[in-house]
Amino acid sequence: MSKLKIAVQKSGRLSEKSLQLLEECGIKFPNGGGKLITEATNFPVQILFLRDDDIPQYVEQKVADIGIVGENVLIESTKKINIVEKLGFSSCRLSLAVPKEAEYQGLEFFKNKRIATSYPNILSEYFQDQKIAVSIEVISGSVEIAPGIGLSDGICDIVSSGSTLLSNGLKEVEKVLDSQAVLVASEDLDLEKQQILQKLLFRIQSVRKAKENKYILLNVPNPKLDKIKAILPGMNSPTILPLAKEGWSSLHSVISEDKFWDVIDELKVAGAEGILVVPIEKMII
Ligand code: PRT
Ligand code: ZN
Repeated sequence: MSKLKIAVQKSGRLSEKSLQLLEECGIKFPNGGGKLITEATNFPVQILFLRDDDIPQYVEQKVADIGIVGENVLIESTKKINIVEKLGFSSCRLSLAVPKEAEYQGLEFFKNKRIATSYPNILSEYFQDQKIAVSIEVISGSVEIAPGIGLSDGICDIVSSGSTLLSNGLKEVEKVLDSQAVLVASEDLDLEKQQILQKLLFRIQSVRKAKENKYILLNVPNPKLDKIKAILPGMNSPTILPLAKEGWSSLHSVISEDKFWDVIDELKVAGAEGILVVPIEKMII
């Protein structure tokens, strides 16, 4: 039986969360221990540990069948592979930044200026679309120091909290791209590998849905049941069980993490008591 080869980052910002996702999908594998390849013991996959920049190429060349990589790296690589699922972790943005004392009034600021970046493909396309001529200085690391040492007038780099820009005397002025970790796949997987991928995808989606939702239990006086049911945007109709306490029921439902705090306030006002909110491990719908 063939095995699906998954490329993950060997060490860096994506590594831990990529492996954690596979573990949450119930896939067990021996601790990498510096190895370049390992095999799951209970699911037909092999895991290849690579530098993130190499993952799109390896997947395009079918050395790996699928991979986990940042959208920023994928788009910059211009490789012909498909995004099969956005994974919702390692979110960041690719942004333009300039020295904080610069008078920035719009993109025209960059006209004929030098911009240091490790993302020349994304950046040149961005400015071509804007019809603004710029000079792109390609550097592979520590981009944020380029303006300070006179190498460029601005930079285009990954921003997450913004503290790196701040501590280098820069300010973020435009967002070029939003990014997060994505699952990518080679364009033509054979049938057997497609089936393994579908199984994996189903597990990933169940894990992610569970994380986005909470299970909620609350005690409600019976006359207020209808009002409270209306507040709960559950998966389908909530479960209602009688409590030993006369005239009261226990109501169980699922709510999304986003709506959580708003709904809790509304429920309290409507008369719910003893509210319990618990995490869901897997959610199959
Ligand atoms: O060795 P390898 O080539 O595999 O790894 P790498 O060093 O090239 O990449 P790595 O591990 O740093 O990042 C992997 C991926 O994580 C990136 O491609 C992004 O998709 C994602 N990611 C998420 C980030 C960040 N957040 C991030 N903050 N990648 C880099 N940064 C850097 C950024 O370059 C800048 O230096 O962090 C700094 C900015 O962070 P803040 O929080 O100060 O704004
Ligand atoms: Zn890299």
